[in-house]
Amino acid sequence: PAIIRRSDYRAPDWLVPDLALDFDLDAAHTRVHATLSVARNGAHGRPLRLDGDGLVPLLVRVDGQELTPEGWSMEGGALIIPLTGDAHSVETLVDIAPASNSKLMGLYASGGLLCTQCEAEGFRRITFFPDRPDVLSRYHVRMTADKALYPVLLSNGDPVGQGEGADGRHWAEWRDPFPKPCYLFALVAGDLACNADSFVTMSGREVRLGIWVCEADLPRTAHAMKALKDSMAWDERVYGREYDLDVFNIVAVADFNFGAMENKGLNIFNSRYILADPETATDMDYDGVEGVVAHEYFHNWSGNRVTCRDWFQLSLKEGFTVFRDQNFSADMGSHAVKRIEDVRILRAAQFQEDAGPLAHPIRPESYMEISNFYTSTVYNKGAEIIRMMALMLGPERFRAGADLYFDRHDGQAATCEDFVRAMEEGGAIDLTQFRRWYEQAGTPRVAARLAHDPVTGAATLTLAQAVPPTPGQPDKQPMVIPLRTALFDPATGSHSGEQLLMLTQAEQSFTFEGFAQSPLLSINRGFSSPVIIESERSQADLAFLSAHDDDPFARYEAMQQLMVNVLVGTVAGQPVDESTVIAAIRQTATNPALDPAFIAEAIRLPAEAYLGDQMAMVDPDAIHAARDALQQRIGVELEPLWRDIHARTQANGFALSPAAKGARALRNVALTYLVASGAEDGPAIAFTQFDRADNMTERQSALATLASGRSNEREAALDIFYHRYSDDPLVLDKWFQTQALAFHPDTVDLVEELGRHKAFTLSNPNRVRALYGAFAANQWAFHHASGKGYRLVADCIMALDRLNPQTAARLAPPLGRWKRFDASRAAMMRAELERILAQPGLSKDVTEQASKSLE
Ligand code: HT7
Ligand code: ZN
Repeated sequence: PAIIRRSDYRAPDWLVPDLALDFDLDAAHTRVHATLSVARNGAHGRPLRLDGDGLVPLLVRVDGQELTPEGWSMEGGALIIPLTGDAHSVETLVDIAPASNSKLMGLYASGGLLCTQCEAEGFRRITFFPDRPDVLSRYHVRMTADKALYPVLLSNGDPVGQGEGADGRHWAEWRDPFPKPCYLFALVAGDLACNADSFVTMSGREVRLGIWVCEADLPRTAHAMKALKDSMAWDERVYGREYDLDVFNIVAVADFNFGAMENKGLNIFNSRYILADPETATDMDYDGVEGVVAHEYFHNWSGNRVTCRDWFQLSLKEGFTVFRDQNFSADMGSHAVKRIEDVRILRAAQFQEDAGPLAHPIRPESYMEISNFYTSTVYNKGAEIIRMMALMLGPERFRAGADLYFDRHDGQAATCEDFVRAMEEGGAIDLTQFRRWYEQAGTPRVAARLAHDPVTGAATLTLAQAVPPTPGQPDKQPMVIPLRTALFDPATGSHSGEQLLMLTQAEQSFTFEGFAQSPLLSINRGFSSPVIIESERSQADLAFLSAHDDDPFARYEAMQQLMVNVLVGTVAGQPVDESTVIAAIRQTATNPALDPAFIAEAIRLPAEAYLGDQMAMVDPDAIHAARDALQQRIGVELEPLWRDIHARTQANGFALSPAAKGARALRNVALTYLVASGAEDGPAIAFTQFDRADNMTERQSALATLASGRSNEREAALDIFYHRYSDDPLVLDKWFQTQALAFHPDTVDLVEELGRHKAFTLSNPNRVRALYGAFAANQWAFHHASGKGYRLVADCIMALDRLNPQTAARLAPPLGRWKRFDASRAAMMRAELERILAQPGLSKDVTEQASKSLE
């Protein structure tokens, strides 16, 4: 497949200021009649090129005259029309088949609905058009459809007309006054019910809000509606950004390749990020709904009003919007817990990406298939880069930079460089060296050494940074790394103020005066930079910080590092002292001043995959054994504490308050340790929680605890859960996922069986991710020494590629981590990648991921 390069960018030859689309909708055959007003962009003689993917032109007209077949030609899927003047009206007619669109890109059917997904390059599957984000058009959309099957017809912008047609058909027209790129086009047709509400904007305009779902799901939309209104108010308060249309609609669909899509005025969501009630959604699901609703809403400014010039600039909208949604969620709940969760996600997904064959900068230089670049690097690391700028500037100057960016580029297709320049000018800062974060891939490592002179009382902190080589980038330049740092004086147990240290050189020293004893280092507080800190802090120092650091993230980090040291030491066969960890857990778990939600995060053992990331060579079996043993030891040593926490966090009725959520989180951690202790009544206690819970958070957590054990209660609980929820696809996903994530020696065989279960289907991406996506994240099971896990995932990728290449390609990266495993596993992983690549007709999505993964 061809490689697209950032350096090849050229402004469009033709612009399309206006576009009229007329849809005659039907699941089997939809007719799309498009009328484009086209305008030559600059002095050139090149023809009009309209992208198309799988389209056949049934009619081509220029200025009202039908062209003969000699008047146009096809190149790949694109329609090429030579034009003589500088402005023309061009019409095309195509026939598409939504019901047989299994890729879920373009116009497709989901349940009884017809809906669209156009980002990144799906619009070319609907009609011929210059499918690139720097061509902005005003849209006028007319839809005609069978009224009984599709009583609701929605598109972008505001509704401007509707009426009845012949033969039980009806029509609706929508007009979007804001010029937009075609990736933001959307339509939905179906039998939908509406949760209708309204929001009065800061200038006093009333906006009609609608969340559209099937009738039965209406009671599960309240949380999403609240999140939408909170988001609208937050964007006004924090960024001064007001919503701009008279209506804002959201539609939930069951089959969706991603989380959601920010189409102008008509967001389309994966139903898992809209529907929530206590019986079916966990607290994490509720938070997911809130975060994704906010994310898509915030795109109205960071993405829609100011869009991307080309797809290499994706992080311009995604990194910034993730940063905005993270801050919104922090403001809605706990800043400390949100930061811990975000860093956990970054480390689990992005650090792994940065350390492997698919590593790329947040602004990539080239791609084969753009869908493969909707990555944790572009999204989550992109957000960290914005966060560092916000930290260096402070809130007022950052806001000034953001205001300048939005005002200067409103209505434009912008670049990452435009954003950085606005921050420089609005925030009065020089970001010349900082730009390297956009250019260099790889997670910087910062070695921190603290030396103390008892005579002068000076402490010298020496920091040395190194960015590891990544594909295509063997040599790296030093980054700008802002590190929030404090030195704790053991004499007082406190520090005399945090400092922001700016590490800009390969090696740099910072001196602090006034320490009679060697201080304790608290560094990268709040995770101020997305780097790996290597510091030789003793277990005693970490225990002190875990109990006394006033930065909650640093406190959490000290706890995690304590545990990592013990577990990595155990795997390496070194003598370890578990008692410090156990004492620190006791100290944290019994500290009444701490938020239970924070305690739950701090006392949980690091994930097996994270432990693997700390080692040059990952030994999945040894890691599992070490973690399991430590979990058991903690369970046994602190058994009364776990019983006490589990009993006292039992709620009297369900609430969604931060306090109630924190109590549930802590209760679930306590249950895990209690069961891990091997106490005879552990499985029975878990089963009772599973059985009596009035909410999914406690029920699923108890199920997960049982699924990782071998008790009789395991089968019973899985069976009950399945029968209770077999009609609810989102909850059934949890049944598949819980088993795929289980720490059970038979997980790999079970997943194979589940792949043949009657409720399993490759046509629903949520179901595929629940089973195979979760399984590939279960380090111990996926890396089963037999290689069965690799084969299972490869088989799934090959079968799915024929239906939905985008979702198939997202399953490939775990196979690409072969360099980190022993020779036997590495050979088996490579063999599966080669087997995938040998499959005839493989998509470019999977070809790109699998071929890069072998390098
Ligand atoms: N901007 C949206 C990206 C998206 C997407 C990308 C590829 C294929 C399908 C997709 N659906 C949505 C989502 C977002 O970041 O807000
Ligand atoms: Zn986004």
